[in-house]
Amino acid sequence: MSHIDFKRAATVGVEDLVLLPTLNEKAIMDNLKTRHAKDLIYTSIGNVLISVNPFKRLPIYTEEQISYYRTHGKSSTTPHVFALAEDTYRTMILEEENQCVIISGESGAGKTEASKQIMQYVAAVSGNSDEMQRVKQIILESNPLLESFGNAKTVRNDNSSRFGKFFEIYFDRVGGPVGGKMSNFLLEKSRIVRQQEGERNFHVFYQICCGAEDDLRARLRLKSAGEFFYLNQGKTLERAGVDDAEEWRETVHAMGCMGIAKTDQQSIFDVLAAILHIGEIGFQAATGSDGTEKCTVKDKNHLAFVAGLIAVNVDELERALTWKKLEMSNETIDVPLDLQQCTNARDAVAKSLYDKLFNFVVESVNRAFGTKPYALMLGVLDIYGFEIFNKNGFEQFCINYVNEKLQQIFIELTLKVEQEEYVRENIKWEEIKFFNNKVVCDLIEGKNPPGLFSVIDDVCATMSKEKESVADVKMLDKLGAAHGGHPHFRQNERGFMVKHYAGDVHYDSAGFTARNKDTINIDIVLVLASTKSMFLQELLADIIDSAASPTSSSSGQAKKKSTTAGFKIRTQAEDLVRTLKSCTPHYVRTIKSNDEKRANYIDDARVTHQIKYLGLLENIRVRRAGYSYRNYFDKFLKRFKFICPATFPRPFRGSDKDACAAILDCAGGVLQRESWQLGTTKVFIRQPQHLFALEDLREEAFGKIVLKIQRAWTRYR
Ligand code: AOV
Ligand code: MG
Repeated sequence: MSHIDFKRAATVGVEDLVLLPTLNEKAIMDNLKTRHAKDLIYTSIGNVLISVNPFKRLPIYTEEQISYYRTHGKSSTTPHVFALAEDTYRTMILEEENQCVIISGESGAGKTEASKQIMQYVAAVSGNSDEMQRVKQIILESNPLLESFGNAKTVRNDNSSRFGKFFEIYFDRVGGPVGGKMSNFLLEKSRIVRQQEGERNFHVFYQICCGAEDDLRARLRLKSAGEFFYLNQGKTLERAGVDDAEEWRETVHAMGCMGIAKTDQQSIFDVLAAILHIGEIGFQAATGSDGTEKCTVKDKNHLAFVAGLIAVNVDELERALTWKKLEMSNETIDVPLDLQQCTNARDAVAKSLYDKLFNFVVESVNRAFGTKPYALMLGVLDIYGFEIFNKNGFEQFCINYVNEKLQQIFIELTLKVEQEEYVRENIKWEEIKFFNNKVVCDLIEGKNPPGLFSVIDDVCATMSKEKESVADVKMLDKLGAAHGGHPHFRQNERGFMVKHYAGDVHYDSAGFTARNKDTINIDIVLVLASTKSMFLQELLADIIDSAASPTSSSSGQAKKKSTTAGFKIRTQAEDLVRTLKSCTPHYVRTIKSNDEKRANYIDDARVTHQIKYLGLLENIRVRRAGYSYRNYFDKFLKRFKFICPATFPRPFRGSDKDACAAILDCAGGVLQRESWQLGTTKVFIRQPQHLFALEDLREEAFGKIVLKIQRAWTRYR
């Protein structure tokens, strides 16, 4: 920030919130609102970009905009996601350092849109050889593919990411794209079998139902989406403004771009159809002659069709859905499942098939990138945002935990970077206190004392024979016993509440242990492992491996290599934090303007709430505490030299630093000595009004110069 346009600032707020004349949450809110009303959705706090969702297409992502930001760089332009992308890309090349963009904000605030704009920008401005074109196509085309398999309509967002992703683009030394890698985080697979009212399953299912051509439709016995149980529970089949049939063609095209062979594409379609038909399998209970209740599959047509699609024996499949092996002291007996257990077994098959399919899609992107040596990396983190629903389950717990971690990184790194700059520049500063959510992270992930995840894991480790509902109750009691006194935790009747940085969330404990265990009955595993389909054998390789290893069957469950879901997400979060900390971070903090997805409307209360929990006020304070303005000596000199006879019209004889000191001395009338400091490379100015005063002087001096030139010109003529 080296240039402030005051005329603009007077009408559409300040571009950098650091320059707000009065600092409080209301002032931040008013400033964002004023700008949003003029479609200026971007504002900054130093190098943090704030974006307020416009909920309408703005003409600000064009080719012209890209070339404008390409040539102007960040310092001389207004805040924009392209300016941030340019800065990130440029810094990577100039400083030969890996960069990452961390995009945060609650569900529906605009993270995924921002990540796409960054990808679009980087692809547009970087190298152009044939191979680089290919890499860029993967970067751009992987997105519709991943969104169709990993995004869904929720009540918060029509295109909500139900997985987290860290997308790395690899470059050569001069910034030509040479490859990439995509890492994904915990997919919300419960959505496959259940959706709340107003929500949909993953987009790809509606796409195939709407868009598949006749022969595929006939082969897979596809019906309209509304006729499949797995697709109609939310009573919502469409997304406003989206043509699912058209999107299907895009998805299939993108598969081609990732190099997924036609035969594999057909196999993917088979799995999608198999999942839909699994949802149609119903059960009926009958009491046998021995008095025990046994369930059978109601309509064998669907069962047989599913068995055909996944290439397993139909009777074995039915047996696995209705019976389970139970280990007794020295023998294994088969016990019949009750109706609920049969449904659970059925749903487990659908969920694990989809989970593996999703991994395959992600892997296909990575395969397309290949593995070539690279020099530099630019990563973009786009996760699922913090969310509160009427009913929050294990998935929300994980999602909100990851958001909690990101907030933690933000706090640590912004503070750290700021502090480091003051230290490096030898500048005195005062510390600003703000809410550090480390206490919530510790509550959730702590090892000693054991946090919520550890307690849940403990219960899971000992629940082999209990019914799931019993285990959930036991878990809740243990959580209460361990953390009842914690200021951010409260046990209640049906679950527990966590006071997150972004709000209080009530979690329903039902289903927690089962989802955390994330295992499927060995009976089902054995059936899946018997598939004759080569594609499925590859897809289900780790499940099949676990079935082959004798230790896995000891508890009647097939253990995955990666233990519990909670353990996995914690490990992933840890790895991610490590990676992010090794890069130069850039931040986009997205704000949701309102819950109704309405254009030209700011819900004051909702935005104020986000300003609060994102800690924007503290962010600005830290930035000002603090020096609100800082710039390199040469840039400062270039701008303000006019106000001092020692630096203009003749150049100053001496260092840039001394020149800056001379200018600041000249401004002594409006600038007290305490209001500025010289670091080792930069000028620091404490209060915005001091900078304003300097700008006034500059304008005055500049006016005089212009007048002088005009007079001289008139005389000359
Ligand atoms: P999210 O990624 O933050 O939510 P999205 O990026 O999907 O949110 O944005 C939600 C919707 O807001 C988009 O589908 C657009 O309609 C609109 N939107 C967001 N940013 C812009 C923009 N810059 N210009 C125009 N419209 C925009 V989630 O993935 O749910 O956490 O989990
Ligand atoms: Mg998203």
